[in-house]
Amino acid sequence: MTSKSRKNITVKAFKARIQHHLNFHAVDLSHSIDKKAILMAVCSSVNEIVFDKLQSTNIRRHERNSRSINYLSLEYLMGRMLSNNLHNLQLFKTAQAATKELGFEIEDIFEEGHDLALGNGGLGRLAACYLDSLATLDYNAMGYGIHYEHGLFEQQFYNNRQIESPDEWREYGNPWEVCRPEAEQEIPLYGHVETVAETDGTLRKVWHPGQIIKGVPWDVPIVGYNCETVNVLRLWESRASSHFDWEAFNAGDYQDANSAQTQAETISKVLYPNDSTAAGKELRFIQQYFFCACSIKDIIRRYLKHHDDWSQFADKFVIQLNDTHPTIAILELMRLLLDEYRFSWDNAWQMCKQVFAYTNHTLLPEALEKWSVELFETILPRHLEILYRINEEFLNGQVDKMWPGDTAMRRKLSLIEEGQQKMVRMAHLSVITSFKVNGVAEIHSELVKQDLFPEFHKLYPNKLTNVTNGITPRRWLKACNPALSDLISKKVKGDWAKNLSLLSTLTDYAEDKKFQQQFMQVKRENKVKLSEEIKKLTGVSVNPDAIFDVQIKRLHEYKRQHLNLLHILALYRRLLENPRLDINPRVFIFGAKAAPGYYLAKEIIYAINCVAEKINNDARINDKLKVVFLPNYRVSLAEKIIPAADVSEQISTAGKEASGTGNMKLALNGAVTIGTLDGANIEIAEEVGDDNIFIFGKTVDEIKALNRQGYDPVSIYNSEPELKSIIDWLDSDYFTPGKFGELSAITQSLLNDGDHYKVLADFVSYSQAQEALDKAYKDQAGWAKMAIMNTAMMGKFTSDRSIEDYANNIWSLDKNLPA
Ligand code: 26W
Repeated sequence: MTSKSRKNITVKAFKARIQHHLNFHAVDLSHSIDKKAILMAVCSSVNEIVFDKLQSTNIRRHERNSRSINYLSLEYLMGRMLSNNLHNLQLFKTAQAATKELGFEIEDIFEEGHDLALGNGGLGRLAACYLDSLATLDYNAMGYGIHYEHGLFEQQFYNNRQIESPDEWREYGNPWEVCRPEAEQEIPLYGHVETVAETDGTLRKVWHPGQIIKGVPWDVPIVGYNCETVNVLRLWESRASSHFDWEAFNAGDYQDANSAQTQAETISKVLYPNDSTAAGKELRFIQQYFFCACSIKDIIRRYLKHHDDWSQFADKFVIQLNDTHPTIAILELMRLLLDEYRFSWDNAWQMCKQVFAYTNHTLLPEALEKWSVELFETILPRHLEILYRINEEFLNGQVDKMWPGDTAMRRKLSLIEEGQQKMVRMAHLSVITSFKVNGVAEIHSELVKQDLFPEFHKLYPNKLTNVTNGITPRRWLKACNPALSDLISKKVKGDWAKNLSLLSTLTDYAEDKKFQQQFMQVKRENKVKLSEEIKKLTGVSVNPDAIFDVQIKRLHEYKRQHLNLLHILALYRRLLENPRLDINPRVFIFGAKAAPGYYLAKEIIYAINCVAEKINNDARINDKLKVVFLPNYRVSLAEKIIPAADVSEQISTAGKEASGTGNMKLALNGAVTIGTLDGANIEIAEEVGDDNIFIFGKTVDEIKALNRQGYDPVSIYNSEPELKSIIDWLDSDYFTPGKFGELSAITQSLLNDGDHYKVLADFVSYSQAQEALDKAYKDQAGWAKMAIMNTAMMGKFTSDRSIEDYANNIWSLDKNLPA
């Protein structure tokens, strides 16, 4: 089918397709059709077009033989696919009308879809936005990841506490994937290495693995927006290589017969739910190797299909490592080049140095991955040998040249950390191999250079660089906020979803009374919708005319949800002291999952829920304050919250949030940020201007100074009466009647454990910024102007710009627009 006929597909034709597919998805069409069946039928109808486009993209790619970018990531937080695919195919209105004729609202059908939650948070969602942009910009790109059987856990609250249950995203099958058995891979593990003498006297290493795992690829098509491209996200599932041990089975040993299979399938069973601490678990290490080995072998297979020698490999493939999680791919490529393809050491190493680039997403020391040498020795003995040689050449070469005889420096930069247990520093391996290393926002990249890797920056002055993160405006405005999108399209000429800088036209209307009114009317309608959702999810009624103040992100001490909580307590206390206090009614909305093993994060959730319960049921404060913690925060819930937000809470300790991307999504939808000078907040402030954002708190340098001087949170507690009374209040049984000290883990972390994230140091400044914000909201025209300016000035933060930065400054991709 040509693109022309595709664009012209009529409602009637689309409806006929849905009806055709319903034959497969519904048992009895003469009875009322279940929503799951219609969802599957619509997906199948869309897939006819998607897979057709995928074929032609592949043909085009083959003919052009263009350089490809291969994105290696342990996480992809895709969310739901149907709405986005319809928008990107320009089929939304057609599908809406067709399903309407069949008796369904398209939004209700979307609700039946399950999120693809194969990621934790920022890093995984960024990967998903980048896939969208790569396809939209028609880059030859392939995403590689793991086909987890269970994605990020589902969260419920029971007695105000988080409980987790497994995510069952494929319970009824996933329409957005297709198995590709022809590209299956075999992955070795364990065993030992033998040194073999060749006939010519040279020595060769042979790895005799103890186990072989099968990697089965599942392809998820990635549809570009308003273009011809469909790329692929390839996800690997682990299986036992010989499916069943019939010998054991026949001998009556059912358990043994099954155990190899069970063990192999465990590898891709579940996503690790930590997004900030490297736990050092053996299974996680095997997951990383399994998916890297499958992906590297697949890349080589794709290359050798079209080339007789290796001369063009580095011209045709670039591999981006999404954080250090896929670092082992470097050693796997080295191993294959050396042992399978018989490269010399120097040639193999040269090749590796040309193809890998690495993105750093965090400075948190506990998140920097290290794996024990012991684990390497057991699971990947050959890779360890290779690693040792890389280290030796690095230390005796570059390090010794720059710092001759400096043993302290050797120890510091070595790939191996000495100590009780020797550890392999994955970040060091990534940095020395990669031709570029980037941070994800200006300030973060500076801190990577100055604080995290200063010596590497000295060794390789041109290696460390910045690419500020971005978000796809297709999902995060066009699809999730149709009312605002329609309003924007009335004022902005051209396809703003493809060229987001066009939104700056809206600055012309920022003071236009009529436009302000329309803009705020859209916001109000979105707030009404979210209020209904809040009622459904929590039973709490909220007032759509209140300020909707939103903090949605993973729960972590550095993100400081508890700073927000302290301010809520301050407001509550002020209201109890003076019920007629002149403040705007406010609804504080939280969404956050805590890593199941992160004790304090779970205590913060519990505390917020307990405080919410008390406040929401306190008639004395006249509904001026409401607090809701929406359960099971995920992409599809974010899509409902973000269009309704007035205020965006971006309140991390300066220097801790690498970039943030929720900050961009909220501002794009007209929320005004209250935030610290951290991550991309700084660049958002530069774009929207100081008048259109509320900045507070200590800067990175001031936080560093505090640490140098010796930070003393107790003296702040003692000198700020309001803060003191709030903390004491939290420590009483006011929010947990009869249970004294129930919430004291938090107050203890702030007072006795040193308040690592400087909550108390920033409290007064935060509270003042909140007062200024409250005052600003009273001027409705002034607020509307601020909100419009935020939407108007988000052009920089489209992921299309980020991808062009990568393409031009790191990947050197050629632009291949369709003929
Ligand atoms: C090994 C455990 C682990 C797992 C995930 C450690 C660290 C991670 C990620 C790197 C954490 C993460 O998601 N980082 C976030 O990346 C986003 C995309 O660049 C940034 O916007 C966030 O600021 C950063 O916290």
